[in-house]
Amino acid sequence: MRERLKVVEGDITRLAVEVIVNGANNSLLGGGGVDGAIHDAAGPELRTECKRHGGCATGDAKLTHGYKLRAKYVIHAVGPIWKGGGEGEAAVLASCYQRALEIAAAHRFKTMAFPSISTGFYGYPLEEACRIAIRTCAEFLKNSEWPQQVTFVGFGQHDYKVYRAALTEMLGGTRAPMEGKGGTRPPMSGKGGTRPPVKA
Ligand code: AR6
Repeated sequence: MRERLKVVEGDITRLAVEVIVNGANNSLLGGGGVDGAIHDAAGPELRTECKRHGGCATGDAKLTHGYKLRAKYVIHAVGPIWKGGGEGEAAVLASCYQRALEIAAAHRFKTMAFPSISTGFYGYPLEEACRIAIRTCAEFLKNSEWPQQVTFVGFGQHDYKVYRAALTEMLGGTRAPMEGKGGTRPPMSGKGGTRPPVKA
C-alpha cells in the first residue's frame, strides 16, 4: 500500500495523471490558488461544465473533464475554512478526500493527484491537514483497488518536505525510487485504457 502513495513537488496542472483534484469553493466557478491555476490551464470550457453542477457542498466533491489539462478529469473538492479547529474542520477535510477517492474509484481512475486542500486561502495548518490527507487515502486504498496510485503534490519545497516527512512517519519509507520533483516530468503513467463512461 505504501508504494501506492507518493509525494512530488510541483504544479498540479502539469501532472500527467488521469485525474487531478482541485481545491475549489462552493460556487465551483473558479477562484485563486490551485483553483485559479487549474481553470487557467484547462480553459473556459471547464467553467461551463462546472456551472452545470450548480455548486458543491463543503466536504463534498464533483467530477468534470480536464479539457486542456494533461489530466483527463478534475475532481473539484471543497475543503473547510479553518476556524481554529473546534468547528469540525478535521472531519470535513477528511470528507473531501474521501469523496474525491470514492469518485475516482467509481470511475476506476488509475492515477490521481491531490493538492493540499484548504491549506492556502482557507488557512488550515499544513501539518495537520497533510496527516488527514495521508490517513484518509491510506485507509481508503486498503479496501480499494482504485485508484492504483495517489500522488500528493507539495507546492514548493516546504510543503513537499512536510508531506514527505509525514508519509515516512505515518507509513514508513519506500524502496521505490518514485518520489521527487514531479511537475515537469514525463508522464508518470498512461492515461486511457477502457473506462466506463464518465458522468460528470
Ligand atoms: N499546484 C499545486 N498546488 C498548488 C498550486 C498548484 N498550481 N497552486 C496553489 N497550490 P489554495 P484552499 C497549493 O489557496 O486553501 C481558491 O480561491 C497552495 O500552496 O489554492 O483550499 C478557491 O476558489 C496550498 O498548499 O486552496 C477557494 O475559494 C494548496 O494548493 C479557496 O481558494 C491549497 O491552497 C480554497 O482555498
